[in-house]
Amino acid sequence: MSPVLGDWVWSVRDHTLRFDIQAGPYKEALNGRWSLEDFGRALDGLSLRRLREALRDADQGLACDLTLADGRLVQLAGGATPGGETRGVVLGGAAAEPEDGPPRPGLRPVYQPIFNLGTGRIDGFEALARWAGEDRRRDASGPRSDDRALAANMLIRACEALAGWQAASGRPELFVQVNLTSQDLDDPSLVDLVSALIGGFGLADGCLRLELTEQAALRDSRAALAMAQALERAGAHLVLDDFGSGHSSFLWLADLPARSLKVDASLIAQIGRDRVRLILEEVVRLGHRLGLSVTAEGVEDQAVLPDLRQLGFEFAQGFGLSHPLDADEALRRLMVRTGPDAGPSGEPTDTGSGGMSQIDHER
Ligand code: G
Ligand code: MN
Repeated sequence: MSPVLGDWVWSVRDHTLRFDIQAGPYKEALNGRWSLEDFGRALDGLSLRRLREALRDADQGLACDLTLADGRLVQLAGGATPGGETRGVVLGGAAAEPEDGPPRPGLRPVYQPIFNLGTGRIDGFEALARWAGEDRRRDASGPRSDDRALAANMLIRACEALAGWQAASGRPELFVQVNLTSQDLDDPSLVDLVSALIGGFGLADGCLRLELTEQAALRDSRAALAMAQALERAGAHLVLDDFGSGHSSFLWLADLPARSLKVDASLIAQIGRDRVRLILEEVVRLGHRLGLSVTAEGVEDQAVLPDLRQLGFEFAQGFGLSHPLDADEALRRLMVRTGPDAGPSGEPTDTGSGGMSQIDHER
């Protein structure tokens, strides 16, 4: 992952950009207070235009790649805060490009809605990495493990999208969940990035959620736990992913300071079996006793929604409710009116959707 180099602040009043880089080769090149005209001379021509546009729309969040005049890459991430500041974090160039290997099509994150089973509304999204040219309905997973910058890029893009959805929908409590691997947890600069993104985008505590499986702790569980705790302190909430299959143990459940539990799709798919149903009932009860909310993953059939509600699941996610959407589609889905006064654009609540008002009916 690209390191966090330092912070930037844009003063709307006097139109100056101030960089505070702690150390390293970028300190010389960036530090200080700049007018945009002066800073433009330190950049290639197109970068200045991109930066101007990004600053103008900073209340939607900002993630802007800049090429310095000497060819080095940096990325600004952040956005306008509710306090009236526009600020964020400076990332080293690796976030913009993979470190080695052949050029690859661009990252195009998609967002799968997470439905509140009580209200039928979308309360959040899981961010999933896709690459340009990939069919969103074909579930190809990208070159996850060999891309060190992926987590940083996904975090930046997801926070940017979330800040936009929150502002446009007037729902500051919406959340986004980003998957992290054990390699991601190896990199201590992740905590600075998470903290800068939460501050830069003005996200409330727990709006950024990080999904971990026990795989994240396989190599060094003490280090992984220390990182997880630091991420919690930075304002992110932790979600225990894929619980009930593969890498998931009660020890990890005991140790991880998670707020939420995602029950693996393979168990949800077998909810019709008595033994599985009993296990699900007890897993939900256990989650609740540990203070966690519980999400059913991989819900492919809306017919199971009443069962999930009866078992006490708070949230559900899966192709049967909605496929992953790009950020604009996600916003449109959020804006579907809900509740008893829903107009023609609102989904009726009694047509097999099990009362899910923002559900995907176009399968
Ligand atoms: O491990 P994790 O839970 O993060 O996996 C998420 C993956 O599951 C994504 O690739 C997503 O596309 C896929 N997914 C989401 N919903 C469903 C579903 O209903 N069925 C199946 N088979 N896969 C799903
Ligand atoms: Mn996940």
